[in-house]
Amino acid sequence: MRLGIIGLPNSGKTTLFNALTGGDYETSAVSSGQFHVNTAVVNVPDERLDVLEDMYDAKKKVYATITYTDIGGLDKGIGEGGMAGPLRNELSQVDGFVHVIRAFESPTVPHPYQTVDPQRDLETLDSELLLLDLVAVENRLEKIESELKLKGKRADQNLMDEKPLMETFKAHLDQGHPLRDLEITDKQRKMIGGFGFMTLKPVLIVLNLGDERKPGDDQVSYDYKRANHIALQAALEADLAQLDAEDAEMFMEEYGITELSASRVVKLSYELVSIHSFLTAGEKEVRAWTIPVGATAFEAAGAIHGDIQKGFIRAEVTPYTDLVTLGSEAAVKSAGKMRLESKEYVVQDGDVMVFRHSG
Ligand SMILES: Nc1nc2c(ncn2[C@@H]2O[C@H](COP(=O)(O)OP(=O)(O)OP(=O)(O)O)[C@@H](O)[C@H]2O)c(=O)[nH]1
Ligand SMILES: [Mg+2]
Repeated sequence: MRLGIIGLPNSGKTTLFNALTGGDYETSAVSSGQFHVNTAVVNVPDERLDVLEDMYDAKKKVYATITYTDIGGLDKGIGEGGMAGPLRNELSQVDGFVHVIRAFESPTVPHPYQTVDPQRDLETLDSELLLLDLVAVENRLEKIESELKLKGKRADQNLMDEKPLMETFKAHLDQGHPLRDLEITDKQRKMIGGFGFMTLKPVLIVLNLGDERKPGDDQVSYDYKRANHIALQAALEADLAQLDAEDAEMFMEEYGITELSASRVVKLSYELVSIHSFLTAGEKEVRAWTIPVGATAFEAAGAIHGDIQKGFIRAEVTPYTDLVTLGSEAAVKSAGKMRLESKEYVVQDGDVMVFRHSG
């Protein structure tokens, strides 16, 4: 899964990217406004793996990962003026957005619209994305109409099936609502899979607060489905990401911070795109594996290896909490808490799994 970090110029996208990835990419007070991307893979923090590592005395610990791409170059007017191909490509290919909104004041960092106004900025970029979708939908409808005119009853059935959906989309966008707010069936989702509609993607809004947090400055209203928000200090988080683990721990202790906001963002990103983890544990390694929410044991087996899936017999399943409460696999077995599940079992977050398979 890959999330695109977007936002107006100088909102702190690259700063947040550094905070999330521990990277050291250059940030600057003068935005180039140019299209550019930075990409990095990030471990999804998972305290459960640390516990399992100790329990199994494991040699290796493998986290689930998520990829972030810092996408520079968005600004007011892109929806109307069209957008360069590479930027559009990048935006349409990500699975979701992290939308950075500037809430920090700084005399040295010019704001593209002079004043700091998070709600305005959120709506500004959001309406640009909406406009892009509207143009795409209108173009599609035009194509459908002309096909219908040209071929009448012999028109391509798939295209005809798409028509009512595109009309619904258009009406919805015309009212200023993002597409993610609509209920869309799996079949419809497949139909429009190739379009990469911007407002269909889930979004995590990150308010980039200044050094001094004032009550209320972490508020924006954005009442749509598949959207979430968090407020943090990107510059501070980026500095902390540069410290080694020990120094970071000391700092957090001193200031009474239990969890870095950057690590919250990674966890929220994971939830945002509807994925979760099952775990495997042994002496060789403890590991978190990513699967879509709702995936079955059979699909989970496939996430590990095609052969395990092909030879699937049963899955041994122990919820992580049972394993930790009882203290060992043996204790779980004798307490009768280990379940044997078939292919159709819907895997839950934190299931510790062993796959019995042939071959
Ligand atoms: N005071 C303060 N400055 C910040 C904060 N976050 C970012 N900055 C500064 O704001 C400037 C822009 O930050 P970037 O991370 O480069 O912003 P960006 O969104 O990537 O900008 P472009 O890629 O040019 O669109 C830099 O000088 C940062 O150091 C913050 O929380 N507080
Ligand atoms: Mg940048």
